[in-house]
Order: sequence, then C-alpha cells, then structure tokens
Amino acid sequence: MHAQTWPAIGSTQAAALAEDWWIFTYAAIVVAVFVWGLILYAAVRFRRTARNPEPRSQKDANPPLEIAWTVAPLLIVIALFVRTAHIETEVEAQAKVHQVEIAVDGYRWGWTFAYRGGPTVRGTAEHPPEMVLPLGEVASIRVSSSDVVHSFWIPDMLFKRDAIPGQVSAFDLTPTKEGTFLGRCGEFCGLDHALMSFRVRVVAPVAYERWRKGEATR
Ligand SMILES: [Cu+2]
Repeated sequence: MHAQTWPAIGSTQAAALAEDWWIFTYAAIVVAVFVWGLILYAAVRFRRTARNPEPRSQKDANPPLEIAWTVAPLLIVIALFVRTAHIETEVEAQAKVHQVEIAVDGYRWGWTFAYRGGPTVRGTAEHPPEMVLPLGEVASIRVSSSDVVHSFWIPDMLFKRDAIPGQVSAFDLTPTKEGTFLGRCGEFCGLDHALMSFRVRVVAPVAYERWRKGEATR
C-alpha cells in the first residue's frame, strides 16, 4: 500500500498493522486540518476592528452545532475502533497447520529457539541467536520465559509479545521479505536487558530446509 523503507514491514501481520497505523494517521491529519482551518477562519473573520469594536458575545448557544461536534468525533472513534478490532483479529489469527513451529524461551540474558522436530538454537548475550524462517510460510512462534518477564520483539515485524514464566503465548508470523532483521527484548528485565538481542533471518524455503538439515547433523 505504501512504499516504506523503515521499518521494513517484513510480514503479512506487520502489513495489516501498518495499514491500521496509516488509517489513524490520515484521520488525524484530516481532523487537524479541519480544526486549524476553523481556528484560522474565526480569528480572521471575528477579529476586533474599527468597524467592529465590541467583543462578540460568548453566550450564544447553537444546539445543532453542539450536537454535530459531539456526534462527529464519536463516529470517528467508533469507526477507528471497529477497524482496529478487525485488523487485530486478523493479526492474532492462527493457522491450523504450520510449516514451522518454534518454542521461544527468554532467559536472563538470551533466547533459545527450539524448532519442533528440528534444531535448538541457544544464544547468549555475547552470541545472540539467529532464528531462520522460510519466506512466505506460516511460522508458529510460542513464547515463554524461564525466569522473569521478557518480551519477544522484532521491530520490522511491528509485533511484540511478552514472554511470561509458566505461560505460553503463541502467535503466527508469515515473513514476506528475505533478509536479516534485528530482534530485541522489549521489556526491561534487569541489568543486561539491552544485550538480549537476536536476529531473524528470512530465506527461501529451499535454503531453510538446507539450513535445518545442516543444523540437525551438527
Ligand atoms: Cu529480557
């Protein structure tokens, strides 16, 4: 919908969230221009001049106008709410079948990515782990934590999910761009929080299979 360089918007879910962001931005621009226009008009049209020396009465009531400026914002807010709820349902939806399923475990200070029926990638603060994902295939990411609350966050996917001890939070991720994306812990979890990074590398499905088999025999 929009040419974007930053963030990269690297998944179908991110594209849906970006669309919602643009809807809010456009709505805000329209409202701002309208309100600034009215302010400017009132300041010019009703300014005090030699011909018009008395200030305007501040007491005039205008019920139709007052109803209009109450109802119009209400309708805008309802429309934004309905659209957002719709998009969030889309983003939260999980497929029945997943080509890839990864159990993500956050711990002080790193991440472990355990592929179902595949390798387990364990990272540390010094050696951040890399999550490899096949392009265009639905990955199920199941986030949990071994100690305190962390947050699994890939800025370019416009999505963040808390890693809560004793609880698994699952979501789907369908990458739409090849490349390497930075991941971070998005919840302050202690001294080395800033070092809890990781990478997500999106590759062609064939390259993913090759990587998976290579990891398995290591
Ligand atoms: Cu953390």
